[in-house]
Amino acid sequence: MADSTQAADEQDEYSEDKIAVHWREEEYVPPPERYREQANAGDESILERFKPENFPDCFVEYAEMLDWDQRWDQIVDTSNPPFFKWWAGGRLNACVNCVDRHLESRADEDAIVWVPELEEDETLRITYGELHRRVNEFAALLRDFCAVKPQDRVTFHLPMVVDLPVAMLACARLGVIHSQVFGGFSGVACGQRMGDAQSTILVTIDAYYRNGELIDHKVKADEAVEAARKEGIEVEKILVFRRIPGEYHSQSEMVDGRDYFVDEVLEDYQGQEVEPESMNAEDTLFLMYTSGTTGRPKGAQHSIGGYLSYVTGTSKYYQDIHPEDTYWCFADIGWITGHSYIVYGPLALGTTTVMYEGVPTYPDAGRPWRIAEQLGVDIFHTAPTTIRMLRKVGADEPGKYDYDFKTMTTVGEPIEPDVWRWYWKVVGKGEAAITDTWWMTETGGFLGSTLPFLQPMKPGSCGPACLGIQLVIFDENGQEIPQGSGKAGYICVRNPWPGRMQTVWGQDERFIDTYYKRFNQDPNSQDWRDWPFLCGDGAVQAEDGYFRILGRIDDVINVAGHRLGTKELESAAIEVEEVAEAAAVPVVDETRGKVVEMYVAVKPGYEGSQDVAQKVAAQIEKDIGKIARPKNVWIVPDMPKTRSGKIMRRVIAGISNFTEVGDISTLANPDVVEKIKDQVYSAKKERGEDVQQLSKQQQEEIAKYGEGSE
Ligand code: 6R9
Repeated sequence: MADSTQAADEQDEYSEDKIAVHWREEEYVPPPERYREQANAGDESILERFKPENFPDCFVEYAEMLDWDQRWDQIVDTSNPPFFKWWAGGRLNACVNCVDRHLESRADEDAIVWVPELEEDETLRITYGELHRRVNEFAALLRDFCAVKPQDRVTFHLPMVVDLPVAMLACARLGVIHSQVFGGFSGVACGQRMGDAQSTILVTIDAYYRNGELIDHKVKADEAVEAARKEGIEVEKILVFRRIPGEYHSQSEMVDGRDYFVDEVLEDYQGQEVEPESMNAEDTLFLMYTSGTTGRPKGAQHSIGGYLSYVTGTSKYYQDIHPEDTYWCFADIGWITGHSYIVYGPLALGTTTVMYEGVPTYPDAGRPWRIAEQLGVDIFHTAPTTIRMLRKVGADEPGKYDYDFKTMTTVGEPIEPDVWRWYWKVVGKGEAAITDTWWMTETGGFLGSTLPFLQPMKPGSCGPACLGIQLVIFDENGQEIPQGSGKAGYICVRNPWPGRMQTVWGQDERFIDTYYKRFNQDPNSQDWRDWPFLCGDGAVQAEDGYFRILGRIDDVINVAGHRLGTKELESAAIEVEEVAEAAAVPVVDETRGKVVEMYVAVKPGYEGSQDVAQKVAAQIEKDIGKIARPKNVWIVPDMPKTRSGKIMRRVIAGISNFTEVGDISTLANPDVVEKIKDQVYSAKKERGEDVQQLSKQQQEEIAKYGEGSE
C-alpha cells in the first residue's frame, strides 16, 4: 500500500503533461544564409503552393519532376478508401526516370560513387552512361535467363555493393517488383520474406567486407532456401555476385542447376539493351518488409508513380539536391531510407549519389570525414545512431578534415538536443542546415521536417509537417488535440499523399487494421477526410506548429499509472558524461505494475563502473522524477540493433524479465544477445531478483514492447 500512496503523492508533481514535455523546447537556430540563393525551396511562395486548400493539386508539382509516357487522368482517385490511387491513368518507367533521361546531359557524369570498406581499394565511379549499360545487361539476364515477367517478385539479399542499385533499376526497367532484404538479416528472415512474396529468384553475393573482414554471405542463401521451402516456395535460381572478381569466398557450395555466378551468365548479355516497360502509375515498384514480433512479416508495397514522385519532390526540396551536388546518404539500402534517399530520389534528380560499403569507424573514426573530403560531398545524410557513435569514438575528428556541407539530414530516431548540437557545431562546422526528417517505411518519404533554407531549426523537434502533408494528433478517444497544448497523443496524417504504401502485400485487411482502424469512425465512408493514417508514434505539437516525436506508442512504460516515454528516459541517461547510448525497458513489478530498467553503453576510454550506474539513476530522477528511478542500470558492451540502428528493446526487455527474447533474425548484431543475457541473468540471480511467474498477458506485453519500430 505504501507504494500506491506514494504514487498518489507523486501524481501532482509528475503529471503526464509534465513528463511529456520534460525534453525542453529549445531555441531556434536560423538557417544558414549563404545557400538561400541557390536553394530549390528558397522563397515563401512554396508554402503557399502546398497549403491544405491546394490538396491534392499541390502534388502535381512533384509528378511534373518526372518524365511520363502518358500523363495521368486523375491526380488521386479516392473513391475506395483507404486504397487511394495516385496519378490514375498515368504511365511511366522508374528506371527511365533514374537513368535514361539523364543520358543526354549527364552520360559522363558520376551517377554512383562506391567506396569500398578497405581504404587501399579503389573507389568505383559509375557514370550515368555506365549505369545504363550495367542496368540493361542485368535486365536482359533477368528477362531471358530467369524468365521474369512484369510484376513478378525478385528477392535480393545484398550488402552495400553497387550491384544492388543496378539490380533494383534492372527490375524497375522490366516492371518487376524487387524485394531487398537487409544484408545483415539472417538467411531465415530472407527465406520467410521470399515465401511471403512468392518469390523464386534470389540475388545474393559470396561475401562482403565488414570491419576489415571478408564475411561469408552465401551461406545465408542455403538457410533462405530451407526457410522458403517451409513457406511452400521452392527457390529456382540463385544469382551470385562475386565481391572480388574471379574469386569465391564462401563455405557454401554452388548447387548445379540452381546457383549461378552473375559474371559468367552476363557474358551472354554483353551490350544488350532492354526496352523499358511502360508501367501503370499504380503498379508496384518494390516491397520493403518491416518486421514485427508477431504474425507474418509485413511487406510494405510501394507504387511506381506515387512513390517516385514523392521521393523526388522531397529530395529536391528537403535535401536541396541539384545535379551538380555530391550527395552521401550514409545508411543501408536495405532500409527504406536507402531505397528512397540513396537510390530513387537522388538518381531521379540526376545527381551523384555516394555509397559506402562498410562501418563508420573502419579503420578509424575519421573515415567518414575523409570520404567527405576526398569526394567533395556537400550533402550528408545519416541516422542518430551513427552520429552518436562517431561522437563517441572521435568527437574532434571532423575538425581535422576539409569538407564543406550545405545540408545534413538525420533520420530514424529522435535526435537528442545534445547530439544535435554536436552534429551542427562540429560536423556541420556551424554552417550547414540540419533537416531532421521524421517518417517511416510505410510512408515512402518524409512527413515532418524543416525546409533547409527557409524554416528555422529547433533541436529536439523534427519541424512542421512537410509540404502538402496534414498532420493531426488525436487523444485516446479520437479527439483532436489542439496545436500548442503540450499534450501528447497519437500522430496521424489526415490526407492521402503520393508516397504512402499501397497496402500490406497480400493482406489488405491487415493494412486497414494496422493503419486506419484506430481513428476511422465510419468504415463505409468514401470521404478521405474520415481516414486518418496512424503513424504509430506519440508526438506533441508546439504553438509554432513544430512536432516533437516521442517514439513509438508501444514504447511507453507504465509505472504505477504514470506513462513514461522511453525516449525521455534515455535522453536523461545520455546527459551523463560517460554514457554513449541508453535503452529503457519495463520490468514487471508486484507493487508498481512495471518499473524501469536501463541498459547503458559507455564511451570508449570510460570505465563502466557502479558510479556511472548511480549517475544514470540520479539523472533520471532529476529530469523526470523519483517514479522513473530505474531498478537496475546495466552497463553493456553494445545494444541489440535493427538495420536502421534502432535498439530492439523487446529483446532486452525479454532478458530483464527472464522471458523469451523472441525472433532475432532481423538483428544487425545477433551475437550480442547471449552476452547480455549471461551478464544480466547472473547479476540478477546474485541480487535475488530471480525468475518470476508472469501471466500470459504480461508475457505478451513484454514480447511486443517497442514492436512497431523494427
Ligand atoms: C525512416 C524510418 C520508423 C520509425 C518512426 C519513428 C522513428 C524515424 C525519426 C523518428 C523521431 C525522426 N523515426 N525518423 N523518430 N525523429 N527524425 O526510420 O523508417 O525504419 O520504418 O522506422 O522510426 O518512431 O515511427 P522505419
